[in-house]
Formats: sequence, structure tokens, C-alpha cells
Amino acid sequence: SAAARDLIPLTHLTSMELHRFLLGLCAFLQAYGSVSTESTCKLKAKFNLNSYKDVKKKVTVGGMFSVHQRIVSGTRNTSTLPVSSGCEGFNFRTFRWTQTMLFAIQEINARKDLLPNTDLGYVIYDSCFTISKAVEGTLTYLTGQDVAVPNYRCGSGAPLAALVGAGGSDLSIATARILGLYHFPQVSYFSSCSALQSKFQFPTFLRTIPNDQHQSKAMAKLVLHFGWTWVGTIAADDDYGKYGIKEFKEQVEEAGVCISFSETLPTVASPEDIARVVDTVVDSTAKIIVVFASDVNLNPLIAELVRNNVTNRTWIASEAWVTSALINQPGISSVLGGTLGFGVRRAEIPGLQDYLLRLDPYDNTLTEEFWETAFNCTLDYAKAMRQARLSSANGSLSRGARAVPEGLCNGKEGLLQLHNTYTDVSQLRITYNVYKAVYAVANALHNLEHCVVGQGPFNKNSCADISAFEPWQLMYYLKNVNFTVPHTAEEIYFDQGEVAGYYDIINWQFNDDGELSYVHVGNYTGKDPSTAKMEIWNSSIVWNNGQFEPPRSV
Ligand code: TCR
Repeated sequence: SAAARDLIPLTHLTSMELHRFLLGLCAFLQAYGSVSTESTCKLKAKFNLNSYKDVKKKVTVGGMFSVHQRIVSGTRNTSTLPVSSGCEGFNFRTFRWTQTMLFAIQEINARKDLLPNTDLGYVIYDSCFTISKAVEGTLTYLTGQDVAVPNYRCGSGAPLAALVGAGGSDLSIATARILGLYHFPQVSYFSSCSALQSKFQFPTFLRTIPNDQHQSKAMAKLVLHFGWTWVGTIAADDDYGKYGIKEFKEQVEEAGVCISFSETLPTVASPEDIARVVDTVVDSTAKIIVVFASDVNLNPLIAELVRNNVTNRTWIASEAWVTSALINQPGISSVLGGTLGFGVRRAEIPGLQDYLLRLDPYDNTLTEEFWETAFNCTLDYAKAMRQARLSSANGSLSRGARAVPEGLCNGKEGLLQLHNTYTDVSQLRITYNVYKAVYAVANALHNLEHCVVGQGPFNKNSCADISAFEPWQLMYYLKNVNFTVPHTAEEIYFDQGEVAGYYDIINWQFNDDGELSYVHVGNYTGKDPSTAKMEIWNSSIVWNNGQFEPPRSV
């Protein structure tokens, strides 16, 4: 119908359409009062209350992370006041990323040589892997209120610096459109989709994760390196998979490689979809299969391949599943041994693990939820009492059980012994991107603060004022930032908002007990594709079935 055709997803709007939409929304909200939002997903704005608090300037940095996996599907009741939906499914890995942002801010605030006269505060939103939540968070952030009204900010609060976020590319595409309208910089640590490279559509978007174009080129180079001429491809049915595999195909076809099959994996795959892909893989003579998909989408397929014992294939993994704990399940060794894949740069961040372990469970609602989920307990005495009463036979409890009801935790439980993804700092890749993103913002602010009067970059050589700058002024500094990351000495600068494409080449090697280790067998560096360099240590690679000779493609 016509009405259904008019419904365009927010991510598909052009900036102009979005601007009109937001102005309309703004007028509407102002005229009618607004929908109340329950801001459960927002971490409070915080500053270091140190002794300098009176002399130091303050700037707030925004962060957006998908700490929860989804929103709660509420009832669509239109007879009561609508509230913003809550989120569920706590994710320990993304929670580690939020804490890394706080760690970086703390580190920067303690430094005397970086932003010495300014204290960074933060406000963090949970985008819950959902576009509507990401948009809501962005509007709330821009307006500085719990209610999202664009173009309207009240309160004397510290100026906003930039948004670090928002998670996956679909979320960043939505938030970057809104932030772009207000010339507001966004630095992403996770959104790698090549669609985000358009400066026309996303003028204020920058990222510390390489554009996936580099990865597609790296995959193509790998295929050509081993002389494979007959390959199959599997891509997730989302922007990540579709753009990634499209560029890979363009690259290899140009070089004369033939594609045996190209399958897409639906995001919500039915058993029939999975069976179809398995059949394709089994029926094809291609022995090399390139997969561009996230671990969540790929997992059901892997399980089915294992069930059908589809061995003797070499898998080429994209960054989204190459070191995934989700894929690494018992029984995969015969299917996935010898996999080669690409991981974004890994780093050690000294002090981070200590910081993660020092987490105060009572700090805010997210830390509380983290603790209760991790230890499967409740921090709330009254709640524990209620539950204990409910589960006891006659509703009465012994004195001991009343003092410490079962299921109560005290916040002193040992985090390290838990072996939780949150405290696992062995593969800091995206975490390191978060760290770099915060440092990029801090360095840009530092340069803004240290602008020499009369030699500034703005109108009539003027400077911006750190306590009242405009977002576009910070954008100037972010675009031109050039710094070395502490501890790793990596040099970071943006070229059209992009960083250089660097990847570790990772080989999956299983020992006799079926334990998997990710062995670093090479590197790919591509500032621009023409000067791209791939280094690969052939002798360190163990191929599938434990062989040392590379497979042939047919
Ligand atoms: N950027 C992807 C999503 C993604 C992902 C992952 C998902 C990346 N790495 C690892 C799951 C696991 C890289 C995006 O949407 O831009």
C-alpha cells in the first residue's frame, strides 16, 4: 500500500530529509509536551572531583556502547503514556569497552602533559544493539536532557566534546546522520562498514577501526598469494557482510579468480536456510571458503557443518568471527582447523586489568547489573529476602538464612576467579580501538586548548575557547589530530576520517586436546591499497588436518 511504501527506515534517509524530520519532531515535542523517557540506559555524567575542581575547565565526552543485546519487546498499548523501552541481555564484552573508556579518561585526567587544565567528564549511553535506542541516546545527548528534544539544550553544563560510538555500523549510520547535521564529531571504535566513508553523507564521522575495504583487499591478496583460483563465499545478510564480500569479489575477479558459489546467510536463519548453505558447501568443489559475517550470524551454520562433518575445507575468516569465543565450541577442530583470518591490531594496555578488577558494583545501575549477572546473585538485601521466603517451604527462614539470605552477594566476590570475558585482557583489539578513540578526542581538545592567540585556524586567525567551543571547531582539531598512543607508541592520524588498514593474520591451530590457539602468522598493512604490504610466515601455518602444505583450491 501507499502508506507502507512511505515508511522509510531512518538509516535510509538523506540528511536533508532527516533534518526536516527532526525539525518536525522538535516542533511536535515542544508543542505537545513530550513522551516521557525512562533513562535507565544512561550512565550519569561524571567528573573527577579533585582538588583542582575550581580552577580546571570541564568538558564532557559522550560514549555509546551496546551493553545490552536487545530491547524488551513491550506491549503496544496506546491507552497509557508510552515510555521508552528497557533493554535486556547483558554483554560482558561491550561492558569491558565502556569501562575502558572510563579508564582512558581517568588516565588522561591524571596526566600533566595532556589537557593539563581541563578535566574530562563523560556521559555514556547504551544503544542496546538497536537503532531506535542509538537515535534516542544521540538526541538526549545533544539536548542534554532526559527527554530528547533536538536543537535545544539547557543547563549550564560543560561543553560536549564528541561522541565515541555508537557500536555496529547500522547504529553509527543512524547517529552519524543526526550528529552530522549539528556538525558534531563522532569517533567510532567498531563501525567498519565502507558505507560510512562518504564524507558527503557523514561529514563528521571518524573511526579508529579500519574501513572494511582494507579487509576485503587483504582477503583478496591472501587468496592470490596462495594461488587459489576457485573459491566460494558466504556473507551475512547485513551491511557488514554485503559490502565486505562485494569488494572482495571485485578484487579477486579482476585478478582472474572464479567464484564457485556465493551464499548469503539470513540474519534470522531458519533450519532450511542453514541446510541450503551446508548443501552448497558440500556440493561445491571449492576447497577455499571466504566468510564475511559476524559470529552471531555464523554460529548456527558452523554447528550444522560440524554435525554433517564437513571437513577438508579451508575457511577464510573476517574480523568479526576470527577470535570469537562463541564460535570456539567443542568439536569444531575437524571442520575449522587451519582457518586463516584477519584481526584488527591487538595491544596490551598496562593497568587496564587492575582497573577492571577494581570495579565498584554499587557505582551505578550498569555496574550493579553487571555484578548480579556475573555472580548470579542480588545485591539487594530486601530482594534476596523475598526470594528466599518464596523458595522456602513454609515461608519462614532460620536466623542464619535471615542474616544472609541465599542468593545475596556483598560486592566483595572475586572477579578474577570468575574467568569472565569482562576481565579477559588477552585479546584487546576493539578495546584498544576504544582507548585510541578517547585519546583522539583528548588530543584534539588539547590542541584546541593550546591554540596560540592570533595564530588560530578560524576566522581572522582566532582560536576556540575550551570552555565554550562549537562542535565544528573541535571537528577541525579532530580531523587534523596526530599523536602516538601511550604504551604502544602507535601513531594515529586520520586521513579523510580513516585510519590505516592494519591487520594481524591469524591461524587457528588445535592441539591434541582440541584446544584452539590463535597463532599470529603474518600482517597486512595498507595505508592506501596501491602500497599495501602483506607479510605471511608460511612455515608457521598449520593447515586443516594438520598439514604443513597449503591446500589447492580445487
Ligand atoms: N564492525 C562490524 C560489526 C562487527 C562485529 C565484530 C560483530 C565488527 N566486528 C565482531 C560481531 C563480532 C566490525 C560493523 O557493523 O561495522
